[in-house]
Amino acid sequence: MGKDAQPQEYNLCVVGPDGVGKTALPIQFTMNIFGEEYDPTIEDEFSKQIVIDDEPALLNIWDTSGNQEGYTGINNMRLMDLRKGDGFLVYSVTKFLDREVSTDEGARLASLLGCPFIETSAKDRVNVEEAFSELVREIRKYEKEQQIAAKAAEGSSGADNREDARCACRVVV
Ligand SMILES: Nc1nc2c(ncn2[C@@H]2O[C@H](COP(=O)(O)OP(=O)(O)O)[C@@H](O)[C@H]2O)c(=O)[nH]1
Ligand SMILES: [Mg+2]
Repeated sequence: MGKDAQPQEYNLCVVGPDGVGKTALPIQFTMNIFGEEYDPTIEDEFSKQIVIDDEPALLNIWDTSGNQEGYTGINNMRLMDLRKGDGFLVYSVTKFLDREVSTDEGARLASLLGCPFIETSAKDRVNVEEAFSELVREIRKYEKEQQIAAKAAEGSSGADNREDARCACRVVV
């Protein structure tokens, strides 16, 4: 990819219960700061451009809040907006000083859901870049699968079913 290539844009969304660190993570990621230095009520959308696996990516991160509806941190008004997101980052780990979810439990759930599991610390800037990069990798993987499926569908519906189209069709089956 050339130097002047436009970065692919990804709309990410941070969701989870109140007080788990949803706001701290994108702030650490985009501004390299943690804690009182930033007033989280100022904005709920952050952007950062990074290179992931040699491909430039522009990440638009939407930090959800407003928990009148309880657990998810998303009220009904915003559910529609949420659908615009390409990827979702959902997490929660500790409460006060007690660890409530073990690493094993987290990893097991992630494996059950078929998604990557990454423990982060916005405070110590541990695995912050990695969490966002991994999310973008997941989206890229998904998009690639979609493209293959679309190609296969095209091939199977066309009247002139050439060799390569039939081959792609078998991938979907
Ligand atoms: N020790 C520690 N505290 C954190 C971390 N991330 C957030 N916090 C603290 O947890 C509290 C809630 O964080 P916040 O980002 O506002 O949570 P939100 O309600 O999910 O957006 C704040 O007091 C943060 O300083 C972290 O990685 N480590
Ligand atoms: Mg918040």
